[in-house]
Amino acid sequence: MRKRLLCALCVLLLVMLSGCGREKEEPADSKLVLGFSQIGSESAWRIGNTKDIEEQAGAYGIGLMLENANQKKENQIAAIRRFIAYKVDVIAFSPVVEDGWENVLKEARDAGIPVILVDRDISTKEEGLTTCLIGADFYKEGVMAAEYLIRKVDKLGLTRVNIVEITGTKDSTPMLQRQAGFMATIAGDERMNVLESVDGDFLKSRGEECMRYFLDKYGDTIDVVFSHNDEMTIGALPEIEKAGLAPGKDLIIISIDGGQEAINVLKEGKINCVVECTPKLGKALMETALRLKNGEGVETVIHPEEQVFSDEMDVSTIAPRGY
Ligand code: GYE
Repeated sequence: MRKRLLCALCVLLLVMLSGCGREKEEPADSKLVLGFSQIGSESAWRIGNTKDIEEQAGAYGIGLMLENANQKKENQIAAIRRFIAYKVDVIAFSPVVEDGWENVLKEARDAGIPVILVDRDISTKEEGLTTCLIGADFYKEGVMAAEYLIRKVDKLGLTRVNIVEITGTKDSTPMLQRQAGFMATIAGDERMNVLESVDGDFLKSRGEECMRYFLDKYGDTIDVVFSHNDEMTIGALPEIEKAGLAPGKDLIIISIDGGQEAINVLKEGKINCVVECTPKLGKALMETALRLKNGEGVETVIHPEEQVFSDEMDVSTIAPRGY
C-alpha cells in the first residue's frame, strides 16, 4: 500500500516537474516587447507601413508598443524615452529627419536596449548607436526615376527639357537620397535642365502648393515634374489641369512609392512613371528584433527589392498594391 502511494507521489512529482519545465521554456513574460515610434500618417505609404508592422507583430506573437509622432521629432524622442522607461526588449523607429538623435540613442544604449532603424537613416558623430537599418535604397530609387526620364526623352527625341522637383521632407533620408540619385544620373546630360526644387514635405496639400508656385513662375515651359512621393504628385495633378495642360502628355510626370491611387492614375495616363518604394518592412523588422533578443547577429542594412511601373509596360498587369 505504502509502495503504491509512493509510486503515485512520484508520478505526481514528475508531472509537476515536467509542467514546470514547460513553464521554464516558455514563461509568460518571454513575449518580446517592441517599442516602435512611427513618424505620422502623412501618406498612403506611411499608413500601409504602420498596418504592415501591426500585422506582422501579431503574426510573430510580438508585443508592439506603437506611438505615432505626428511628424514631430520631439514626439519621437519622448516616445523612445518612454520605451526605455518601460524596459522594452527592442526599440525601433523611423526618424523623421537624419539629425538630432545622438543623446536619446545613448540613453537606449546605456539601458542595454538595441535599436533598429526602420525606413529612414540617421546621421550621428558616434557610430554604433543603432544595430540595423531596414528600409529602401532611396538613392537607387532616384537613379531609377532619372533612368526612366532619359529613356523617355530619347524616345520623344527631345533636345532640352525643363524639370521641376517637388522634394520630400527637408533633411529626411528619402529626400536627400532620391534627389542625389536623380541629380547624379542626369548630370552631364545636356538635355536636362533643372529649373527649381521645392520642399513639399511629402504632403498632398504641399504638392498642390508647390505646383501652383511652379506654374505661376515657369508657366508652360515646364516639361517634367519629378515628385518624391505619390501624395505630392496627386496634389500637383489638378493644378496642372487647371492651367490647361495635360499631365502625362504635355508634362512628363514621375512619382515614387507606387501606392494604389498613383497606380490608378498611371493607368489613366496622367502619371508616366512610378518608382516603387515598398512599405512592407514589418516581416524583416520582427525577424531582426527576435534575433537581437536572442543575442544573434543581424545584417546592418536590409533593402527590399523594388521595381519601376511606367508607360513602357502593360500597366493593366500591375497586381493590386495593398497600400
Ligand atoms: O516615400 C513617403 C512617406 O520614408 C519612404 O515617407 C518613406 C517616405 C515615402 O511619407 O510617401
